[in-house]
Amino acid sequence: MITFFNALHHQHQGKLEMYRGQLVPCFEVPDRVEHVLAELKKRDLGPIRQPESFDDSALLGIHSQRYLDFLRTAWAQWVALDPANAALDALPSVWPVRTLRSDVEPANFSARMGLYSMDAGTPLTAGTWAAARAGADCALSAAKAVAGGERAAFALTRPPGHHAGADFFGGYCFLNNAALAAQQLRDQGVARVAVLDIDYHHGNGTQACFYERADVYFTSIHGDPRTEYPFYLGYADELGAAAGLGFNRNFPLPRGTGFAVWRATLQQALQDIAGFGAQALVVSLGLDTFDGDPVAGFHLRSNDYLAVGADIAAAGLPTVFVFEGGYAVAEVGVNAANVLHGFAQI
Ligand code: SP5
Ligand code: ZN
Repeated sequence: MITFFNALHHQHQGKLEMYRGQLVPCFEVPDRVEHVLAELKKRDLGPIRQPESFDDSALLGIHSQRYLDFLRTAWAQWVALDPANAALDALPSVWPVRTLRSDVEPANFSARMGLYSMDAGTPLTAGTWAAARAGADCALSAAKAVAGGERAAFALTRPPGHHAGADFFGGYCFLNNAALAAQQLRDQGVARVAVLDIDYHHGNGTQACFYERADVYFTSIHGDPRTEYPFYLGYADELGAAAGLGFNRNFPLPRGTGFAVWRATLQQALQDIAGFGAQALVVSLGLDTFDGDPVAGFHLRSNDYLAVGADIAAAGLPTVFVFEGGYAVAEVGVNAANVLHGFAQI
């Protein structure tokens, strides 16, 4: 398996996120991918390559022009408000909820932060755009390699992507790497693509990107949004709409779920993907289903991830893995590598 990696991920280094009325240190830290990289090298799981540089047209299949323009220029605008802002991260604090307008783009920077975001847990930093852009190149390169005949590829990226929508960031995500990979597979001529999201949190951004499409099937196993982030999407009755009706399936599971139930659910999701007739698979690979994760609530153990990889491999599809969440930093390398290792052994 080829891994695509770019060290620019370090440029995104948030300081604080809002949690229960306080600013707390960010969970989504650069060390996460460094642990994965070290473990991949230790196990000799295949070559680690730099991504190809794609131009912005590859992003426009998923994201809106005005959102990309905002992200690219946001840091400069933040610092232009006050040079002292250079020492701080930017966080949104006001949002256009129901009855307020989101068609107008305000001139005020704080108003635009809210227009283009879904939470105050996702700081925008000096290097956010550089890091997210390099991560998107990794996901696009992995998809292109798989479309070109590779059995599998891994996009080892951060910030993660699956909460980001066509025109908003949130949940530590800015560019939706998994959605970009799925769209790239389509653009390279793969007719039917499935996205399997196994991060602890529902992939609301990815679901929304493909909700009305029949060419990309989206399915997700995650903590029940009644109690778990992102709360406002990820319910079992979300089946797709218009041409996409029947091409979306969610498996919300209660906080506290262990591997036996989780794995049976994975088998169901993989069966659905086979029923759809997928020709390629994108896996949103979150490792925050781990027992020791500080922001999540399932109880998978490190060895379980070998079986997860083997089960996914048994689907027999060309597969793009895209790194998402996983905040037990010391264990995330072993857990991610176990999935890829379990996959490679089938
Ligand atoms: C990609 C991804 O996994 N995003 C997850 C975003 C979750 N954001 C909310 C996290 C809430 C933090 N909870 C702190 C618990 C302290 N014990
Ligand atoms: Zn997550």
